[in-house]
Amino acid sequence: MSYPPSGRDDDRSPQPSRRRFLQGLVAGGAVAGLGCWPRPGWALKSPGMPTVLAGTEFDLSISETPVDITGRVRPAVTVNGSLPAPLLRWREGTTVNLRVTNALPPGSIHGHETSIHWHGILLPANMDGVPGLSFAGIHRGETYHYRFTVRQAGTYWYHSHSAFQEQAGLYGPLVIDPIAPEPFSYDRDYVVMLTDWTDLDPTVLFARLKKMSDYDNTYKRTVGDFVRDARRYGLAATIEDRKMWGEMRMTPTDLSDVNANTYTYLMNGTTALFRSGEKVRLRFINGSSMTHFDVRIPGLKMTVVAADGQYVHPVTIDEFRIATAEVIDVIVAPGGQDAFTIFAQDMGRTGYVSGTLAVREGLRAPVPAVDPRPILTMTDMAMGAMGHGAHAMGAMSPQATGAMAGMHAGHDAGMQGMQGMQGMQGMQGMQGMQGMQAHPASESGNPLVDMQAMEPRPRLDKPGIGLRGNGRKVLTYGMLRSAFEDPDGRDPDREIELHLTGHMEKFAWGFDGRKFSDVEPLRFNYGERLRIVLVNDTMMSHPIHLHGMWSDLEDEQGNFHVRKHTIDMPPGTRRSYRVRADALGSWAYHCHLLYHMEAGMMRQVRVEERTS
Ligand SMILES: [Cu+2]
Repeated sequence: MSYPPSGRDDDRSPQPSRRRFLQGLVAGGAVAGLGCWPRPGWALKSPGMPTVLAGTEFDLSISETPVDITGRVRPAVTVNGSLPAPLLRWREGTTVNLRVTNALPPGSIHGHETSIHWHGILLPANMDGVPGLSFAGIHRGETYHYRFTVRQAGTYWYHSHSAFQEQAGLYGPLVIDPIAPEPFSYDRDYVVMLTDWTDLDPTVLFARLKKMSDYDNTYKRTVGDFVRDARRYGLAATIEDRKMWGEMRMTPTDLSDVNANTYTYLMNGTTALFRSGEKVRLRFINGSSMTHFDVRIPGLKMTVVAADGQYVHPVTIDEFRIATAEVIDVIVAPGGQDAFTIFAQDMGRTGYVSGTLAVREGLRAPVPAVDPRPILTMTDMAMGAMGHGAHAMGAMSPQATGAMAGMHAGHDAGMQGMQGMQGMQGMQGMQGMQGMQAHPASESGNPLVDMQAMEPRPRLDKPGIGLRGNGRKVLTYGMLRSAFEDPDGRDPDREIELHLTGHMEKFAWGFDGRKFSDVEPLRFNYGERLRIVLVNDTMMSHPIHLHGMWSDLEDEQGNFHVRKHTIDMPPGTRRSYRVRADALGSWAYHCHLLYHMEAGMMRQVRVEERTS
């Protein structure tokens, strides 16, 4: 079985030659059977099992390996020659030693320095693997010895934190076996890692985003759409709607910066096997650089049992959205048919990748069509209370184009409640207005901020854009409940509010309108419990990841919901979570969309002993 390319219509069947090549290279790219661990029911070895390294001693060599994913040979960044990197299997309570050697060739387009970050793992700061923050990076020819005690269990992953190496293949699954028995049972265990591949040199892709941020957004709305909308909503409203989108320089279907026009989506395999009557655990990891995936297995219910490695109260669903860097463990009980399709389409509906769950190799189930393209409405971006379509135009304040143009348009279109806004100097001083979001002064008149959310909500119970009303039960954050009480229990001592900001056209991203390079670290006091409030002032979803500490997501009333390492922030949301600052040192805090991080949506968090 091959490493399947994504389902653009034109490349549904991989060429045999490519297949063979990848098979040899990837040591089998199939859905990763965790077969080397002794478990009953694993007598059937999954075809194309990837490299599995288990134990406490690991030698990992990072180098460049030519791969052929699309028909062209490109240099990938690999670990021990493997793409994805080998599955590492640890055991909770053991001390692991990982000797990571930089064997990148001189002149590599992927740089001369490397690193591995263990995503979601609690460890000392100098083991976290972020060059410039927690250590100096691993230079060519050097070996860095990571050594730490494993204090948790579950499904995680690891990836490079240097340059764009993560985009070029340096990512791998991490499975940690628990000391205590798990609260659920299963007969088989597979890792399903979803990633996005491009033949482009990632630095070239980044430069292209800087120059033409909408390069991949080919689905501009058509004249036909306009006529249809005018018939449906009236001409005036439709013109207003288009005018507004024009002012915001973005088309309504623009959900992600990079999509299947550039990417080939990969699933680390094609076939996971089962016997009728068995329960199968699937550990989904989104190891992509820029892609939110919507995952389902037509004909099968999935029971979610863990999120970001941590147990949750089981919840049975038909479909889930998984943001970049997130992890979702599900258990399925396939039966009634011999084959099922594991289907993962991108959020913008530009492509998909699929695999098969079957009783024997070679079987296939039908692959569904990609869902219709969702249209992003203004409501999706900010104001639940303001209705939809043209009515919600005031939802975002078009900062950069000056003052309140959007407000006026919205007012003219019949936005009650916005009247008091006219003539105001900006968004500051809004705190008194009910439900209105205040914004940091640093956003005001900032050329790197092109809009602001006016009435963002947590939206924990809302399926994401493109998943509403599709007839399937879709997982939401609101359904995720940790299987344990708030592990800290204290009320937060203080609150830090941060706004996710950007300028689409400039492809500038940051917190509070500031880039990583321009700001001081965020300071946490060692031992404190604090609340982080995030407000998304952009039209993109940003999966925000704090290194070294958990992010305990809460609801609007401050009730603990679910412990995560990555919190996705769709447009128009305001979400809060608690952090226990129990890890001294410097930590990265960033959007996990690789090019957003590189463009500045990153902060350093410094946890320090209080000096006074
Ligand atoms: Cu982002």
